[in-house]
Amino acid sequence: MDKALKLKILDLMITSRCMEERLIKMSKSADGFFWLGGPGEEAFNIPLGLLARPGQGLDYDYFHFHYRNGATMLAMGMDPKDEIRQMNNRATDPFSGGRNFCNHYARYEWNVVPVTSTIQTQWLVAPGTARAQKRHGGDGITIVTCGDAGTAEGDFHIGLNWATQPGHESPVLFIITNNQYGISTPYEQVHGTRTLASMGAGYGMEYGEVDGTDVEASYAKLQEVMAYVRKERKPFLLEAHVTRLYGHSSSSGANRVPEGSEQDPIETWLKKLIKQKLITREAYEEKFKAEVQRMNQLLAEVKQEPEPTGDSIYQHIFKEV
Ligand SMILES: Cc1ncc(C[n+]2csc(CCOP(=O)(O)OP(=O)(O)O)c2C)c(N)n1
Repeated sequence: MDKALKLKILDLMITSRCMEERLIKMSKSADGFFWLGGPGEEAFNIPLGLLARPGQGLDYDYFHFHYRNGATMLAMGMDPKDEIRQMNNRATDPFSGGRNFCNHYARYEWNVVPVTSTIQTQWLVAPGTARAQKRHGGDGITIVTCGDAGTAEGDFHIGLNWATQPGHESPVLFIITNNQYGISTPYEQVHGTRTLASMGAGYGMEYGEVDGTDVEASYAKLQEVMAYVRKERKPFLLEAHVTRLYGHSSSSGANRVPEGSEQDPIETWLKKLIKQKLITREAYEEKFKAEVQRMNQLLAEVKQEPEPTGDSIYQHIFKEV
């Protein structure tokens, strides 16, 4: 990774964290109803967004995200103002017209399929876009994400089965971001297997793990497995080990976990870049402060925008033809 890329990733991490912390504050100050998002997953989710190929149609990648992929969306080019619009339920929210929870992205021009609030259903849909991509030709792939607890759902297995049927193996990159918890249930109480990735063996597919708190490891692993899925037109199951810095959601308080109890990937990356003399802590803190102010400004602007009206209630449910 060259210097420019390393610093670009740090900048995206700062934007992502400041955006999420703005959304959390909104959930506590009645500027939004409910928060859940991805602080702790930035070191993995940003490389994912940078390496993906968003665009419209079968020549590009398809994305079936869960609700912790805000950093991925930012790396793909999302304006953080749009996420604030969704949190603030404004008609200008491009994902749902102000009707859905935050971090429930949907973007037709980028093949970002609407995020569902029911967990794991995205794994059923993903093999469908991958099959269409395989029939179409080219090297577009389908990327689908979920958490560790979601793998206890039947939909997890149905998705893996569809993507590995003999003669119909499909180009899906299945990603589990394992933060060690469901809402409150710890991993050890739910799963008998040490690694979730190894479940890929039962479906005859390639699989692997990565430290999702390590930017360079994540970037390299994603490069490798994306190249495999693009070329071989077969699925891959990747488990990324990540952290959860604000608990499950605003329903569980959305408070920062005690200092040092979980690794903060931004701090880890910053220390590395300071050691390489690419940035100073003072410069980082300046950038962070400026980004906090930018988010506050974005919210002030968003609050002037119109709210959805009753007659838009049925919009964005079915595609108009
Ligand atoms: C089908 C379904 N069952 C239960 C829920 C309630 N629920 C929301 S998030 C969640 C935990 C998901 O944990 P995990 O898959 O590990 O993802 P994480 O939130 O930790 O990233 C549950 C059980 C739901 N939304 N949908």
